[in-house]
Amino acid sequence: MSSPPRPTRDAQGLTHGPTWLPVPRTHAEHLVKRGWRERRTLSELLRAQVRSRPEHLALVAGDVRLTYADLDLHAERCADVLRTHGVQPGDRVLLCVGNRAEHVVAFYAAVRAGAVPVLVLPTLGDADVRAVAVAAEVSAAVVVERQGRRDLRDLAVSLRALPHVRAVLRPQDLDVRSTPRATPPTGSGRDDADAEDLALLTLSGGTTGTPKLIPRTHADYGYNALASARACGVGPDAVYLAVLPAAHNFTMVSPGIVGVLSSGGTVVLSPDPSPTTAFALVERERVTLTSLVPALVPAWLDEARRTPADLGSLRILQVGGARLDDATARRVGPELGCTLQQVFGMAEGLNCYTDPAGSPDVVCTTQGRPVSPGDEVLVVDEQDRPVPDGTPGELLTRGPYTITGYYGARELDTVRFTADGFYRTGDVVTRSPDGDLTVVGRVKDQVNRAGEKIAAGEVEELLLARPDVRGAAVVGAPDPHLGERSVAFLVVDGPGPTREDLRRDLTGRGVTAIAVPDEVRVVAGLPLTGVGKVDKQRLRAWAQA
Ligand code: AMP
Ligand code: DBH
Repeated sequence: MSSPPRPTRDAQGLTHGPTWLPVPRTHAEHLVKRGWRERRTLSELLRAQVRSRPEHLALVAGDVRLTYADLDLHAERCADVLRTHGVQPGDRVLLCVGNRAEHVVAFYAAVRAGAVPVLVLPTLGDADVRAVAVAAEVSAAVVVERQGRRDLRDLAVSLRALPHVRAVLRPQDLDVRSTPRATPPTGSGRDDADAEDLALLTLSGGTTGTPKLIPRTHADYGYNALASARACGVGPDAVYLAVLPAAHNFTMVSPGIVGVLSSGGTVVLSPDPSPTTAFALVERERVTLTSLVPALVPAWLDEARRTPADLGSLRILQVGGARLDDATARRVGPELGCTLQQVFGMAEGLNCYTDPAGSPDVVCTTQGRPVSPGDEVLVVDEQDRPVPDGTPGELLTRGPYTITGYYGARELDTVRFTADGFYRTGDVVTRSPDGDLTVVGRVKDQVNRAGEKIAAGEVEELLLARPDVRGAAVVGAPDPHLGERSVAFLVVDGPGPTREDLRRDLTGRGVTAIAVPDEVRVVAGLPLTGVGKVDKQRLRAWAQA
C-alpha cells in the first residue's frame, strides 16, 4: 500500500485534505458481492423497519416510549433542528448525551442530515472532550447538562467558544417528549448520505492517553451491526437492555442499539448499570438480551440471588470489553438462568462472539470467533511471524468492517497498522485449532521484574480463581533493586490473602515463583474507565504512591 496523502492545517488550525481513508471502490464492490458490506445507510436500515412495523416499540428510556414511527418522526424533526443550526452534510456533530432517548434520536438525526456523529461518553473528562471536538472539528454538539454528580455546563460553554462550533444544544432542545403526529406515511424520507460515506466517529482507548478517533462508514458499521445481530439471534422479538454507556461501541453495534433497531427489535436504555435498576427493567420490559463488562458481573450475580424480579425473559447475557475470568464465566449460566455470550470487540472493528449454542467449556474459557467469514486474524510474534495454535502472540486483524487508519492521524497509523492494512490490536491472544480466540493480555501489560517479563493478565487469572478474590489487577511499580516490582490490587471477601498465602497457593499450583506478586494491596474497588474497564493508568499511579 502506498503511503496515503497527509492532511494539512491552515492558520486557524483547520484541516484540509483527507482525514480518513475510504475503502478503494473496487474492493468495496468485491465486499458487497460477498455480502460483507451493507449497501444502505444506517438511517435506511432503520427506515426499512419503520415501514415494516411502524407501531412496534422501538425505544424505551425513562418515561419516553417511542414506536418505530415515533422514532422516525423524531429523528426527522431533529435532523431539521440540526440543519437549522447550520449543520451540513459531512459536518461532525459531537454527541455527549448518556443513556437517554436523545442519544438515539440525535444519532439517527445527524446521520439523516448527512452529518457524522462523534460519540462521546459523558464520563470523559472535559479536556478530553474538548480535544475530541477540536480533532474532529465538530460544527455542533449535543451535550447533557448533568450526568450523575457531574456538571457538564462549563464544558458546553467552552465548546461553544471553539471557532468551528456553530451550536451547542441540550438534549431537551430536541424535545423527544412531545409526540409529533405528522402525516403518514413514515419511513419515506431521504438521507443526505450514501452508504460509502463516513457515518460516525467513535472513540477508542481511554485507558491509555487521549482517545483516538475511529472513522466508520455506513457500509461497514451497518454490516457489523447486522452480522452481529445474526450471531446473537436478534430479530423483531428481541428486547435489548443497554446497561453500559450507550455511546460505547459495544452498546452501539455488537449488536447493540444499531443492530437491534436495524432488525426490528426494541431497545431499552438503563439510566445506570446497577443490577437493581436493570432487573426491574428486565422484568417490566421482558428484556431478552443485555451486555456487561466483567467488572459488573459479580454484583449482578449477587443481586440475582436476592432479587424479587422475574428474570425469566433474559436469554443471553453478553460480557465483553475486558477479560472475563473463567471462574466467574462458569457462574453466569447456573446463577442467572441464561446463556453467557463472551464478546471480544474493539471500536476499530473486529467483533468476536462465542456461539450461544456452543459447549460451556468453550463459552466459558474463550472470547469467541470473528463474526464475519471475511475477518482475517493473524497471531504473531515480535517479528510479525505467525505463531502456532495455542501459542500466545499479538492479534493482527483485517477485514470488511475493520478500519485501516484512524481519523486524521497518519503518524499513528504507521505504528498501529501494518503495511498491508492489518490493525495491530495490542492484544495478546491464543487461537485454538477450531479458531476460538482467548485473550491472555495486552502487549505492553507486563511487569518487567529484573528482566523477567511477567504477563499481568495471566497472574490476574490465577488470583481470580481464588474464592476470596473478587477483583484483581496487577501492575508494575518502579523498584530500586528489581527495576519493576509487581503490585497486585485485590478486591476481597473477608480478610483476603497475604503475600505469603499467595506464594503458597500459586507455587502449589505449579506457578513459577517470580509470578507471585511482590506486594499485595487490598482495595475497596478497582478504578474503572467510563465504560467499566480496569483503569491501569490510575493503578500504576496508585502503585507508585
Ligand atoms: P477499544 O480499542 O477502546 O475499543 O477497546 C478494545 C479493546 O478492549 C480490545 O482491543 C481488548 O484489549 C479489550 N477487549 C474487548 N473485549 C474483550 C474481551 N472480551 N476480553 C478481553 N479483552 C477485551
Ligand atoms: O471493548 C470494546 O471496545 C468492545 C467490546 C465488545 C467493542 O468495541 C465491541 C464489543 O464492539
